[in-house]
This record gives sequence, C-alpha cells and structure tokens, in this order.
Amino acid sequence: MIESDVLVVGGGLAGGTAALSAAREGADVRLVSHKESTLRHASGLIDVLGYHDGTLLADPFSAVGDMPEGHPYERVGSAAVEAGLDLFDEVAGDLYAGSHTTKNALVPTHGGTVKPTARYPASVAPGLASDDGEMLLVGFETLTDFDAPLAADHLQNAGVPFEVRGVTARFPMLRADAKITRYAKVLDTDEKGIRSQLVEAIEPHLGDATRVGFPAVLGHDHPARVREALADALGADVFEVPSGPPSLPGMRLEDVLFAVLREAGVTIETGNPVVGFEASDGRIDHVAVKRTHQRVPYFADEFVLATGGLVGKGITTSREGVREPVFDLHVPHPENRYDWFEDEAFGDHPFARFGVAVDTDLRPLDGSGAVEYANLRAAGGVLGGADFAAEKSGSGISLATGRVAGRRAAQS
Ligand SMILES: Cc1cc2nc3c(=O)[nH]c(=O)nc-3n(C[C@H](O)[C@H](O)[C@@H](O)COP(=O)(O)OP(=O)(O)OC[C@H]3O[C@@H](n4cnc5c(N)ncnc54)[C@H](O)[C@@H]3O)c2cc1C
Repeated sequence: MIESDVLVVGGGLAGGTAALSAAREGADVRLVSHKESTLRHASGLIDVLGYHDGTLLADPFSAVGDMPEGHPYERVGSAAVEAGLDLFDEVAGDLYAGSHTTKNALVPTHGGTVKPTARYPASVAPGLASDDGEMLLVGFETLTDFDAPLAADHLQNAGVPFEVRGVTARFPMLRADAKITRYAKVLDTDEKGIRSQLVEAIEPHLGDATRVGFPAVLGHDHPARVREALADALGADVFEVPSGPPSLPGMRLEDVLFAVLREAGVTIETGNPVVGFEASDGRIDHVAVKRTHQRVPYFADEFVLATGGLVGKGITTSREGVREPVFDLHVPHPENRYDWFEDEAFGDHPFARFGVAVDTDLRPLDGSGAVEYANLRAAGGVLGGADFAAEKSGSGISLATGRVAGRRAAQS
C-alpha cells in the first residue's frame, strides 16, 4: 500500500515548497507530479509584488499587507510572504543574487522592457537597469525570440541611465533548430573551443561597453564558469537576459529545488497524473494515480493541491464553467461568460483571478463558504483572488502559500 503523512499533488514552485516545508516538520512526504511545471518556462525571476493598483513598487513588501480579502497574501499574512522568500534564498543559494535587499530590482527583459522583481539569478545581476555601465546586447541569428537591436532600442527609449546597443551575431557550430539546452551544453563543455569562437564574433562590436548581455543560454551545469570565461576574454561583465519559454534559469532552479527535496527525504514521482479521489466524513481518504493503465490508490493523512492555474490546467474552463479538475473543488466565477472579460485587451479581466477560494488555513471552500475537506490545502497558482501577471506576484504566492500549506499539513 502506498501511504505517506503528506501527499503533495503538483511539482512546481508551490508543490516543491510545500513538500520541503512539510518534510522539515518531520513528515513523511510524497510529491506526485504529472508534467513539467511552469518553472521550466518562466523567466527564473522571483516576483513578490511588482505593481499595486497599477503603480510600480520600489519595495514589494510595502503593499503586501494591503491586499483585498481573498487574495492569497491576505490569507497567509505578510510575515508568511517574508518567510517564503527566506526559504527561497536558502534553497537557491549561490544560484541567485539579491537577497541583500528588500527592494525590487529592475531587470531588463528580452523584449526591452524593465521588470520589477524581488529575486533574480546571479547570472542576471550585472544587467540591472539601475546600474549605469554602457551595455551591449548580443542576440543570435538562430534564436529569433531575442532581437537584441530592437530590445536595445526599446531600453534606450524607455530612458535607462546608460548607453545601450544591440547586435545580432552568428552562434558558431549550431544549426538553426538546436534546442537551448544544446547551446548551454556546448558552452558548458567548451566544445571545439566554442567560447573563444563566440568571443571573436563579439569583440568587434564591444566598443566602450562594460557589460554584455546574452540570451539565457550560458550553461546549464556550470553557468558561473561559462560567464566567468566569457567575461575574462571580453574584458567586460557578462550577464543573461531572462528569456523563454523554455527557460534555462527556470531549469537550473528546478534542478536545485528537486535536489534539496531529495536531500530532505521527499519521495518524488513524476510523469503520472492524479485522476480521482475517494473521500468520507469530510476528509480525503486517498487519491487515484494513473500508472500505465491502472488507477493506483495513494493514501495520506493530509493532502496539498498545487496543480497550478489556468496555464498549467490546474484550473480549466469550458462551456459549462470553471473547474478544478482533481478534487472537483468549487471555483467562484460569474455565470455569464461575457462577465469573465473586460472589453479592453489589457483590462482588468476577472478570469485572471479565477481559482480556488480558501480559508486562512488554505483549505478550499465550497459555494457556501464552508471548508470542503478538513485534510486538504491548496497552494500556488491554483488559488484564486490574484492576477499574478498584472501584479507580478506569481512566485511570491507559490512560496508563501506553499510553505504555509506544507507546514500546516505536517503539523495537523
Ligand atoms: C510563461 C510564464 C512566465 C512566468 N514568468 C514569471 C516570472 O517571471 N516571475 C514570477 O514570479 N512568476 C512567473 N510566472 C508565474 C509562475 O510561474 C507561477 O505563478 C508559479 O509559481 C505557479 O507555480 P505552481 O507550482 O502553483 O504551478 P505550476 O508551475 O503550474 O505547477 C503545477 C504542477 O502540477 C502538475 N499537475 C497539474 N495537474 C496535475 C495532476 N492532475 N496530477 C499530478 N500533477 C499535476 C503540473 O504537471 C505541474 O508540474 C510565469 C508563468 C508563466 C506561465
């Protein structure tokens, strides 16, 4: 019989944080996840709160305590948001920079905009828009998502306090259809002296630039080593411009998170979906995991749902309405589909906030506001009440609610 103290469904940032937090409370934890999480597709930037009521925030914590009732931050409280970020700093270690400040950093994006974020990979640090060294952005003919000259123009027009130029170079050796992991691999191993070939291609464009930004492909296993070698040869700081999907910074973060989970004794099972459950007396008894053609019961005392939001299908929409597909939880939403959207494309769309409503213990609530199952909690993108894309709050919500859900599950 497959049995654990805590079973976490979903292996993204929220599920991983919940599993780690429960394991650290001494629980026997199993994490079951179906497909890749948004970690591998997101930029690797850890947003806590970039905007509040449309205003850019210098300090992400200045408005965390002002969120409306039902927002995940309101449910868990500001201290939990800070504790979630502390946990992240500990897990990410040298892979990330920025833990020295409580302020949002302004990070240039591959589109040439500037994004406020609470934590950024160390590989991104020399590219911050608040520094003033002259910048050269380098794109590659074969990676068409990053148009470096265009991004440079956008940044300059946005009024950044430094000169910025962009150039498109040829990446030696690789074919047009090479995956970004292949770029990272040849740079990791310095295959056929690729780093020197790259430097030769870029040097004529360097001019007075003191920092050079590349798409985020500078190594998977040894990113610091790759950056250092390029920086030494170019005589300038080297940084990555967050890009994706898919995203190397996200993959590096996932590697680190899963290594820490294994070290903490969490049993991780990926590739199989949870497809059903049995409940009695207001408690989940077990979930059914689809393995080959069988439905295998997984028993646990406590469950954490961390299956993500609309993008990852943790929440689904159809003509019949909005659903949470694993436990068939109630998802508050207007009956009339026309009320899901605003007329304006970039308006304040209600659908962006769709998700499960929870009590302050993160237990999902039914249509009458009563707890659905006493031993089920929800965390991360599956929660409603936040528009993570507009607020720039996605990772902060996953960290804060994942930590609270995992700890409470283990303590119950
Ligand atoms: C393209 C993109 C870019 C983003 N950029 C940023 C950014 O720059 N900064 C930021 O802070 N946030 C960003 N976000 C938001 C951020 O990634 C999310 O808010 C995130 O943290 C949500 O994590 P999660 O763990 O809740 O869900 P997810 O990452 O979606 O993970 C859910 C997991 O659950 C699994 N799952 C789903 N259903 C089942 C099932 N039935 N059985 C088993 N497993 C299941 C999925 O396979 C997946 O592994 C971005 C999101 C996207 C999509």
